[in-house]
Amino acid sequence: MLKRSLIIAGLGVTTMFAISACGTNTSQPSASTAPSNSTSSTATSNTTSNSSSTSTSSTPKTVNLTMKLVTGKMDGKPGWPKFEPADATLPANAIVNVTVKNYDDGNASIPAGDNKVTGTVNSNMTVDGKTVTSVKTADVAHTITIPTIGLNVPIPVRSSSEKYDTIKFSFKTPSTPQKLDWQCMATCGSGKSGWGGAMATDGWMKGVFTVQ
Ligand SMILES: [Cu+2]
Repeated sequence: MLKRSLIIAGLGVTTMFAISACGTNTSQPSASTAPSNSTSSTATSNTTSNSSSTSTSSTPKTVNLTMKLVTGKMDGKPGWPKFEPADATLPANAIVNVTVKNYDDGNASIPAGDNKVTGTVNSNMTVDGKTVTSVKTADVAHTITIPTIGLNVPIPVRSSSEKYDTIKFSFKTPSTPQKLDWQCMATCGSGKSGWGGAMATDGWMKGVFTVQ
C-alpha cells in the first residue's frame, strides 16, 4: 500500500514540470506587421501616360534602351563582337523599348529553336521596320536571351547597305527587383566551341539587366 502512494506522488511532480515548459513562445515580435504605407511611394505615373481613358495606376512605365551591336574590328578586339552597353538598370514592372543597331554581318550557329522571337511584347520584333517573329536559322548573327523570363531575340545578320540594321522589340520587366542575366546564344566567340572570348565575358556577349 505504501508503495502505490509514492508512485502517485512521483507522477504529480513530473506533470508539473511538463506544464511549465510550454507557453514561452508568444512574445516574439513579428516583423511582418511593420507598416509599409508611406503616402507617396506608389507612383501616380509620370509624363508618358497612355491615352486610353480606362488606364489605372497599374499602367506600366515605359523606358527606352539602345544598344549597339558592333564587330570585333569596330571595337578594337578582332573576333570579339560586342553589345554596347551590355549592362543596364531598368525599373521593375516596366515596358522596355529596346533598339539594337546592328553593324555585324557575320552569322553564327545557334541552338535549335533560338531563331524564334519569344518573350517580347506580342512575341515579335521589327527589323528595319518590318515585323517578324523569327529569323532564318542560317541568318542569325547573335541573340539576346534571358532564360529566366523566357526572352529570346535573334538578331539577323546585317543585310542593309546602310551602316547598320535597326532591330526593335519591347519586353516587360518583372515586378520585383532582380538581376536578369542575358546571354548571346549564337556561337560568336572564340575557341573550338565558339563559346570562349566574347561569349564568356560580361560586357560583350553577355550582361546583366538590373531590375529595381
Ligand atoms: Cu553573339
